[in-house]
Amino acid sequence: MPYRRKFLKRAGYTTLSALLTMGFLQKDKQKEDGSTNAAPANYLSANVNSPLRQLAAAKGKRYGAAVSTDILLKEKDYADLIARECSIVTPNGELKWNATEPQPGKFTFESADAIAGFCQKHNIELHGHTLFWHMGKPDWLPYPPTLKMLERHVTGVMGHYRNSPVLKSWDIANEIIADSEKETDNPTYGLRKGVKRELIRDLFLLAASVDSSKKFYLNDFGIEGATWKSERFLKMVEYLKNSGVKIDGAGIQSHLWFSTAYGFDEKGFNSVLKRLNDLEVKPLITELDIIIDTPLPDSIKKLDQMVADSYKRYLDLCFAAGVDTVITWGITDRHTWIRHPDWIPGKTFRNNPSLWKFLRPLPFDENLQPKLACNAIAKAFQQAT
Ligand code: 9MR
Repeated sequence: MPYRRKFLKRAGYTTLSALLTMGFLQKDKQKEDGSTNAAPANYLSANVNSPLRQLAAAKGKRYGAAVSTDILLKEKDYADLIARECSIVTPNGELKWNATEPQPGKFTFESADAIAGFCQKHNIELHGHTLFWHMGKPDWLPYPPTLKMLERHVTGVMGHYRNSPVLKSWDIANEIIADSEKETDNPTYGLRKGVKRELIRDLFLLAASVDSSKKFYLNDFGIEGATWKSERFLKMVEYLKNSGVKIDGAGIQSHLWFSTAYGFDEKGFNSVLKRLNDLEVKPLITELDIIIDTPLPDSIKKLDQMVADSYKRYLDLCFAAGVDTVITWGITDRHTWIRHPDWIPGKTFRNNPSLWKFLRPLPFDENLQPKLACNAIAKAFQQAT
C-alpha cells in the first residue's frame, strides 16, 4: 500500500470522542443559509485580535506553523500572516534530504535559507525537519541510508545551521515506527523494515557530535493515544534515553481525524504524555491539523464548529500535561497539504470533489480570515496555566 494510503488509514484511528457530546451539534436548527441558532461555545469569546504567538508567549508557550518558501515569496498576505501569528515555523519540505542533498554530497540550502532569513527578520524560531525519513528523499538514497551516507548528510546539513541564530531544534528522525505489526521485523520497537535500533542511536550520537547545542527530537504520527504504534514509539524513546544519547523531545505530529462516529482515547493519550514526561523527554505538538471524515455534518458552519471544538479539547489536554509548543501543519486552508491531489484522502473525498470544501483543518480560511479553530486555539492558550 502506498505510504499515503497507509498513513491516512492509521491517522483515521486517532480521533476525538467528545463530538457526540457536543450539545450544539444535535440541538441547533439549521437556517436556510446554512448558519445555525446554536449557542456559541465559550471559546467564541476569545480575543482573536491578539496574535496567537502573543497569547502563547503570555503563558511561556509557542505557536507556529509549517511554511513553504515558494508561498512566502509569492503571497504577501500569507507571509504577513505567518510573521504576525507565529513564534516558530517548520519548513514544509525545504530541509528534507531531497531538498538539501539532491545529489550525493552536493548540498543546496537556498530554499531553506530563505525561510531562515524570514525567521531572523521576524524574530521567529526555526525547527529543523528532518534529517532522516523514508520519504522526501532523492531516488539514489536507500532507506535506511548507510551510516556513511548519514555521516555526510548530517555533517553537511547540521553543519550549515550550526551558527544559525534561529534554528534551535531538529527532528533527528521522522516516522521510524511502522504502521502495524505486519510491516516490521521488530515486534518490540516496531521499526520500519531494515531499520535497526542501533542505527537510530548512532544517528543521534552523530548529530550530537556535529552540533549538540540544538534540541533533538524523535517525531511521529499515530501516537496520540494508546495504540500499537505509540507503545513502540515510547519503547524507542526509552531505549534512546537508556543508551545515554541526547534526546530532548518527542514530536507528536497530531494529524487528527475525527467524526461524530469516532472516539478519542483521552486516557490513552494522557498516559503517552505522562510517560514522556516521566522519561524527561518533552512532548511537543509538531504537525497539528484536524480533518473531519464521514459522517460529515450538513454545513460548513457545523464542520468549523466541530474542528474548533476538537482543537480546544485536544489542546486543553496537551496544556494540562505541560506541552509548551504547538505547531500546525500549515496555517491556512488555502494551502493545506490534505487538499493537494497527492494527498486527498481516499474513502470519502478522493472521487468526490464536491466534498473537498469540507477539508478545513487549519485555523485560517482560504481568505486568511480566522476561523472558529483560531478562536479555539487562542482560548486554549488563554486558559492554559
Ligand atoms: O506537507 C508535506 C507535503 O507537501 C510533501 O509533499 C510531503 C513529502 O515531502 O511531506 C508533507 O509533510 C509531511 C511531514 O513532512 C511529515 N509528516 C506528515 C506530513 C504530511 O504528509
